[in-house]
This record gives sequence, structure tokens and C-alpha cells, in this order.
Amino acid sequence: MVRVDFAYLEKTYRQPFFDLMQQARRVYLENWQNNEVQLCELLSIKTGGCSEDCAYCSQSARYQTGIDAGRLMTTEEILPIAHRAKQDGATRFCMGTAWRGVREGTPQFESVLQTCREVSRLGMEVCVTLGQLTETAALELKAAGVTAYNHNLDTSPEFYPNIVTTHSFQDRLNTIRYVQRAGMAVCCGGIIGMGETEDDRLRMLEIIANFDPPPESVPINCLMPVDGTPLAEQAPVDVFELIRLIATTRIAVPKAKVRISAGRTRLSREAQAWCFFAGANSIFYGNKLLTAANPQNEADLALFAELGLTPQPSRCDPVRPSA
Ligand code: SAM
Ligand code: DTB
Ligand code: SF4
Repeated sequence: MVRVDFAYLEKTYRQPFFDLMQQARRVYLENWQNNEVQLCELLSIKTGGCSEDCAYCSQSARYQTGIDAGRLMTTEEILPIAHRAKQDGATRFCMGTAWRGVREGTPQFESVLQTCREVSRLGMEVCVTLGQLTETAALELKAAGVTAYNHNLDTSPEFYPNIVTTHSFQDRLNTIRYVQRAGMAVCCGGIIGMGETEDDRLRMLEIIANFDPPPESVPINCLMPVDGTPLAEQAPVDVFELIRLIATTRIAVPKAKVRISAGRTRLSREAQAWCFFAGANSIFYGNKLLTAANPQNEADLALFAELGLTPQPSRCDPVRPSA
């Protein structure tokens, strides 16, 4: 594997816009070719009341955001929602919990495992984002049919302590390692617009692009400012910074799905078209993310029709670490 270094990312990211677009499109065509976009549906299966202090998050118990702590949804409650997501055309179903991490052997984790077994029987890719894992918990999730685990680095190691103090950047890396060792695909990206610099974003990308194996998908979230959180007043991200980051991610991690994630409600159709041209090939689909709004399905399908994009069929091919 060739190391992607910071200097290369910076040079790539800062070249004239249209040169960057052309380079990213070339890399996209070498690796994907087909104008397909993966549709992933999200469901928050345990909302709010989280012990952590992530400054962007509506679900932290430390901030008054109007999101109350809920209980874990049962398998019976989740299955019809997954089924409907499949009927709507989603091929990946992603379930999230407002947990610091998983506690093995608890009835809650057993229930999540049962849910994963059942959702995987629907023939969808199963992704979960449950916070920190132990090595054993990762193996149990893999055995339950989970194809991908989402665990974002969110920003650079240098900026991370400005955003979260209740766990460390190294904790995040450890969980990602356990996911790789268990043979699940890693879904790992970040958030932009939290007050970090463009260099912070590239330092995060440098780490993600050098994972071994590389991540299967890289979600790029634009901060959705939440009233009551320390980041409530952050200004929106400059759209060209977003498009440049997507393009640089496509070039740095050519075989990963690059997902335009949170914040699409604030992007125009034209901005989204540029994101796809820059190499994005996955979106969160469905009217809701975890707690925040997402574009309506009809609007997404109309944009796909306009651009000649088609939904990507399911491919369950988790990758294994080489060492
Ligand atoms: N608790 C688990 C964790 O922290 O990994 C899983 C859920 S957490 C909500 C998943 C990811 O959602 C975060 O890492 C962050 O990237 C993204 N996210 C959460 N709130 C967001 C917001 N307000 N704007 C943009 N992205 C957000
Ligand atoms: C990811 O990178 N983005 C998703 C998913 N992984 C779990 C979450 C976005 C959350 C947006 C804010 C909310 O809905 O509360
Ligand atoms: Fe939100 Fe996850 Fe942080 Fe909890 S650990 S506050 S759910 S981002």
C-alpha cells in the first residue's frame, strides 16, 4: 500500500478547482465507472441521554437540546422500518445508538445483536454505529451479520480535544482496529464546519487514507448546528471547501464509497451535483438522519433522474486487514 502523505493531500486539495475536479473524476472513472450512488438509510435505535460531551451532538446528556433520552428499540420495532427502507430502495441499513460504547453481555447488546441477525436476513448491508467496542464485541457483531461499522474520527487529532473531552482520538483508533480485525468493513469519516481549519480536515483524511485496509466508506458530514450545543452558532461550511474535500477524498481513497452525509438539507441541487462530480457515490436516504432532517426521498430521486444517476445495488464484501 502506498502511503498518502499530508503534502500530497495539500497539493491536491489546493490546486485550481477545475483541475481538482478533473483529477477526481478520472480517479472515479478508473474505479467506479457506472454513475451509481449507494442509498443508506439511518435509524436511531437508542436516542439521547449520552454520557459523552461531543460538542456537535444533539444526543449528549450534557446539553439542553430538546432531545430526551429514549430506550433501545426492540427488534420487532426495528424490522418493519428496515423492511420499508429496503422497499424504498435503500441497500444499506445503518443503526445508531447514543452510547459511549458497547457493554458486552448486557441485555441491550444482546438485543442489538438479535436485530442485526434479523436485518441481515432481509438481504441488506447492515451497518451499526454504537460507539466504542472491545475486540470481543466486534467479533460478536461480525458473527451477527454486521457488514460495516461506522466510527468517525470526526476531525484531526490536534483539534479533537476542542470537540470532545470524555474520550480520546486514540480510543477512536482502537475501536477501528478491532473492527478491522473482526473482518467488518470500516466506515470512517468526519464533520466539517466545527471551527477546524482546512489543514485539520486534511490531517484527518491523511489518517483515514492510510488505514490498512483502507476504509470501505468515508462519510463527510457538514455540521448541522444544534441549539443548546457549544457549536450552535457555527457558520455554514463554504460549499467549495466541501466539494474540494470530497474530491481529495476520492483521490486519496479511490475504492471507498464517499458519502455526502449530514447537512444535505442546506445544499442546493447544483452543489450536490458538484459533490457527485467530485466523486461522492453514497448518500443517506430517507427523510431523517438520526435526530436531524434529511432531504425527502422524492427530491433525491428527482435529482438522480436529472443527473442520470442510479441507485447502487447491494454489495456485501467486508475487507480484512492484511497483517
Ligand atoms: N455514539 C456513536 C459515536 O459517537 O460514534 C454513534 C452515533 S454518532 C451520532 C455518529 C456520528 O454522527 C458522529 O461521529 C458525527 O460524525 C455525526 N454527527 C452527529 N451529530 C452531528 C451533527 N450535529 N452534525 C453533523 N454530524 C453529526
Ligand atoms: C455519519 O457519519 N453520519 C451519520 C451516521 N454516520 C451515523 C449521522 C449524522 C447525524 C446527523 C445529526 C443527527 O441526525 O442528529
Ligand atoms: Fe453523540 Fe455519539 Fe458523542 Fe454520544 S458519543 S454525544 S451519541 S456523537
